[in-house]
Amino acid sequence: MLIKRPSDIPPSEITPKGVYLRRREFLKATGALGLGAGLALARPARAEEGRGAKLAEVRKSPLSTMEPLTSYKDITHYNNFYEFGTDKSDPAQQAHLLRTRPWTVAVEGLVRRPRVYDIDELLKLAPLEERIYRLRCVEAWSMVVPWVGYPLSALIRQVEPLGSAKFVEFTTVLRPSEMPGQRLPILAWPYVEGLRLDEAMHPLTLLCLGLYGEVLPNQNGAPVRIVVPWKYGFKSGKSIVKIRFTEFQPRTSWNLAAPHEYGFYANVNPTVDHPRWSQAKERRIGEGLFARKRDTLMFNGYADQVAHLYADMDLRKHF
Ligand SMILES: Nc1nc2c(c(=O)[nH]1)N[C@H]1C(S)=C(S)[C@@H](COP(=O)(O)O)O[C@H]1N2
Ligand SMILES: [Mo]
Repeated sequence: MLIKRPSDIPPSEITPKGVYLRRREFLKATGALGLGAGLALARPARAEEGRGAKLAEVRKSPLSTMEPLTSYKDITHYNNFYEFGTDKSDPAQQAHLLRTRPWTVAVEGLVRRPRVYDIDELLKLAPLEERIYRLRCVEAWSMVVPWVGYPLSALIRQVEPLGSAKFVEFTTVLRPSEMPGQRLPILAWPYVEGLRLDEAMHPLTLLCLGLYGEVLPNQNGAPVRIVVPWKYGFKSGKSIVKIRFTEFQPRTSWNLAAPHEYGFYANVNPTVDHPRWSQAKERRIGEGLFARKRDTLMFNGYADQVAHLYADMDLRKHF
C-alpha cells in the first residue's frame, strides 16, 4: 500500500519517487544475498512447482458468496505481503524462503487459559470449512477467494478471555533472515493488526489455514492467517505467531505508518474515501484492466451480518 496509486495506472506514470527508491533498495538487499529479481526469475517460483497438500474433510459453508472464483494463479501471484517486497509479484517469487514448519501460535494476554498451539493442533481444533469470501483491498481491487478455515471464535472460546479483554492483537512472524522485506524499514516490523473482541468473535471472522482446498501457499500467509471479510485486506494479518488479548486498542502497523490513511477499523465503506482516492468502486482481479469496475458494497457486502457492530459509531471518524 505504499504504492499509492490505483492499480490500473502504469507505475512508471505515477509511482512516487520514494517508492521507486525503496524498491531499488529492496532489489539491492535481496540481490546481495543472491535472491535478486534476476535469479528469482531464473528459478521457477515455488507456487508454480506444484500445489499445496490437500486438506481433508473440508465442509462447504452456507456463508460463501456465489460469485465466480478468482483463479488460483491470480490469488497466488497478485499479493500484498510486504515482508517479501512491495510489488504484487514479489511474494510469489520470495515467499518460499519462509519455513512454515515447525510453527506455533502463542495465545496470551487477558485470558484465563493462555496457551501455545502447535500448527497441527490448530488444523484439528475445529471442523474445516470452505468459505468463499470477497477480499477488498484498500487499493480498490478485489478478489473472490475460497478460503479454508474455521471461525476464530472457536479458538478464542478455548482460552477464555477475561472480562477486561476488549481487543485482540495479531502479530506476524519476525524473521528477517527469511523475509527480505523485513530487512528494510518499509513498516514497523513485525506486522501487527488488531480487532475489537466482538469483531474477532464474529462468526464471519476466520482463522484461515488454506485456500482452494489445500494448505495455504506461503504468499497468502502460511501456515495460518486471519481473514476478516468486511474489512480492507490489510486487517487480515498473515503468517501469525501471536494472538494477544488486551484492554486497549492495539497499535497496528498500518495505523502507525499513516494514521490518516489507514484507520484501526478499516471497514469497507464506499462512502468514505481514502484521502488520496475514491473507495466507491473496485477492479476485480482477473477481469483485465479495461473491464467495468464494480460498485464497492458497504461492509464489502456483509452489512446484514455486521452493521450492528457499529450501530453507535460515526464511521467517518472511525474509518
Ligand atoms: N503480515 C502481513 N499481512 C498482510 C499484509 C502484509 O503485507 N503483511 N498485507 C495485507 C493486505 S494489504 C492484503 S490486501 C492482504 C492480501 O492477502 P492475499 O495476498 O492472500 O490476497 O493481506 C494482508 N495481510
Ligand atoms: Mo490490501
